[in-house]
Amino acid sequence: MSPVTYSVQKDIAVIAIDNPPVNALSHAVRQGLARAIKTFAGDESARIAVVMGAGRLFIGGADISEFGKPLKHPTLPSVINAIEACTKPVIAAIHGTALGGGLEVALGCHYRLAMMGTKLGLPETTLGILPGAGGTQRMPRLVGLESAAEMIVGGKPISAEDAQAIGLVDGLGPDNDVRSAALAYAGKLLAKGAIARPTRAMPPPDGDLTEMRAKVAAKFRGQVAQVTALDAMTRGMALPFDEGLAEERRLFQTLMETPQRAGLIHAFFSERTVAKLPEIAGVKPRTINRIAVIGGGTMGSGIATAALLAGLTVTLVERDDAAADKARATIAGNLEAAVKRGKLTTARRDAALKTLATVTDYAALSEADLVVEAVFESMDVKREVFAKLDAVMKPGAVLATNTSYLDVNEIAAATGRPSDVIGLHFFSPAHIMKLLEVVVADGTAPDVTATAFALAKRLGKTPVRAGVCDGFIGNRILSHYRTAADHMVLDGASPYDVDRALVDFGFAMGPYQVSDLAGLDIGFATRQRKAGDAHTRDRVPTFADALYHAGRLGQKTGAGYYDYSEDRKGRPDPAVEAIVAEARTGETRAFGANEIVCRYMAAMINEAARVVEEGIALRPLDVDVVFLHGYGFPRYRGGPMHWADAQGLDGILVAITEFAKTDDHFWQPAPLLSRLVAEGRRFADLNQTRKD
Ligand code: 3H9
Repeated sequence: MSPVTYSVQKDIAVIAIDNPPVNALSHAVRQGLARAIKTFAGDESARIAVVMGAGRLFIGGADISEFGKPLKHPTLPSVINAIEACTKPVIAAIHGTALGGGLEVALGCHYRLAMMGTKLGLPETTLGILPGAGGTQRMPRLVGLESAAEMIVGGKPISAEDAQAIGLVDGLGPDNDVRSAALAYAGKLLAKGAIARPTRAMPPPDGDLTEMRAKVAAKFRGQVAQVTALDAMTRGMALPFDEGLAEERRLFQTLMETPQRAGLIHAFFSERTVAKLPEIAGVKPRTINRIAVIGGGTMGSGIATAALLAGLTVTLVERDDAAADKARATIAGNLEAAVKRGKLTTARRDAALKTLATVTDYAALSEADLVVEAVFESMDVKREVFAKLDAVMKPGAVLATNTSYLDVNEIAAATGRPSDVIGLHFFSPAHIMKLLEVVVADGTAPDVTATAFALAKRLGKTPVRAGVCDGFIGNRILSHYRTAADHMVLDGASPYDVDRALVDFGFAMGPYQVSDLAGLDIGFATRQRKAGDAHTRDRVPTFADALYHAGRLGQKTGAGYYDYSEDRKGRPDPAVEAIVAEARTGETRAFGANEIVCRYMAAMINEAARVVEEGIALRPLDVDVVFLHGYGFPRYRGGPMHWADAQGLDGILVAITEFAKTDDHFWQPAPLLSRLVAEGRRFADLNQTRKD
């Protein structure tokens, strides 16, 4: 049966798309729409048509899962042209969401009615493409060049009200019954004698995007889709409509072929796949309404803020009244900042603060459904806290630790209920960063894991399952590639060259900028903790210790690797180069940007392969999502494992083998990497199954 139905009710044809979950414009939908429009054109009983979506939204866009496969006719642009060419009026009745090709369908209709609460957007550039079904040509005609460019380059959806304000939609309807609203609107248009009103007949708007293009090129450094979309608009406005459409199509197809498109679509699907865990399929999560947080430092306050923003009741425990008051002030500040960013109304902020209790007594936790411990990173301290929690928490409550590297099994063993214990590793600032590593310990019950994933969804986080090891997925891999960077500095690269090469590659920050942001005391403490374990054969970055001892702890002390005396951007400092030079003991040499990136990425991928092989990460795609959301990895490169596949694993293995000639301790090829190369397979092959 076609996912598109055609029916007529009192002169009004209703064309409804029913293709769950998001009414994506699959081949069958395009066929159904083309057929329905043809039927409408020849149907004398219908004088006007309404296109609408069944279920919870209008249309979520082109069917992304068809990208990269052979194109099947009819194409979306041709379907939209056919809608626009109808001589009788066609209305788009939009509810829920209209994105990408979905909004382009609406742009091809003659009238647009949006229900209140609807989100409308052209997010194609966030997938590495451009609106390729007339969006770059019709949107500027409807809303002007500037508003269209903002929507297309930013990719963020706008509200129905804003859409009406810029002329994108003609009317607003109630949010509860799209069908009735659409029929009523169609009736009114018929009564007024409304006629077909093709967007293509509107004159192209005046304006010039040259200045904006320069800004966009700088802002989206390294990315091609945003500027190409602007080019499609600029060129189209100077051409007859059909030629503009053809140019848009040509540029769209060029973008479809880019590795950036492949990377961004990999990111899109991976983000949705991480929450699909065989071990919790069909497992019912426990009910969570009341959350407790132990510790009100930056992390604890951030976690409490995230929970309050999600509408949960929060009790935060601190050592004494002064610390509890400080935590409350931090949380209030976080919520205030959310109000300023437009994420929260003042009424919701006030309501959230009313559901927050800051206390000093563990007895207050007896009613909590889940507790997250966020105290000092020391096994002794954590075990003491968990023993106390075991004594006060009600049966069935989930006991979570926010440790970023400690052994969750050992923490769980401090309680008499290890099956209720799990790691919830938030990233700082916890109310903003999307990543949540869910660390499943040996004894964690499946419904506790399911609860953690359900909670993550409620908090708007992207949860990734991790196994227990030092640093879990992200910090374990970080520690390895960070060592590769330190080795390059010991061998002659300046920290500034390393940062520059990696920022040019697309990372949000280089490793030494990250150190300055996090604080050099963190790295120092990690080195102290690890002194004596197997890694001690790695050369020690004594320059980092020297900076620490010199009180250069990073941004917070005004100086670290960079000098922050003028601003937070920081400047290279000759004093640091002298400290680094002092720490070098062997011969030095120059490192070019390519070699820096190659060594850094090879170290990252090699350790990531071990993490996958050991089952710490379920699949390579889980590693990708961790790096995209927690470590500033450039999204358009898809994540380290996707990038490695695109480069070719054989080349990476050859590089590692070459590096091993001068350091065979650090550069041991991961067995999984060697095996995949020998078998001619890729990491992506492991995303489907774990039968390797
Ligand atoms: C485009 O339109 C190009 C055109 O300009 C030109 C063409 C010529 N296709 O996100 P959810 C799946 S580009 C296929 O969890 P939500 C998704 O993978 C497109 N599948 O739901 C998931 O599958 P599963 C422009 C899609 O309620 C399931 O649907 N459009 C698509 O949180 C539920 O997704 C976009 O970029 C799709 N287009 O959010 C919009 N969309 O259950 C992309 C979703 O197996 N989509 N799926 O894991 C979204 O932003 C959100 O899905 C949406 C719903 C807001 C619609």
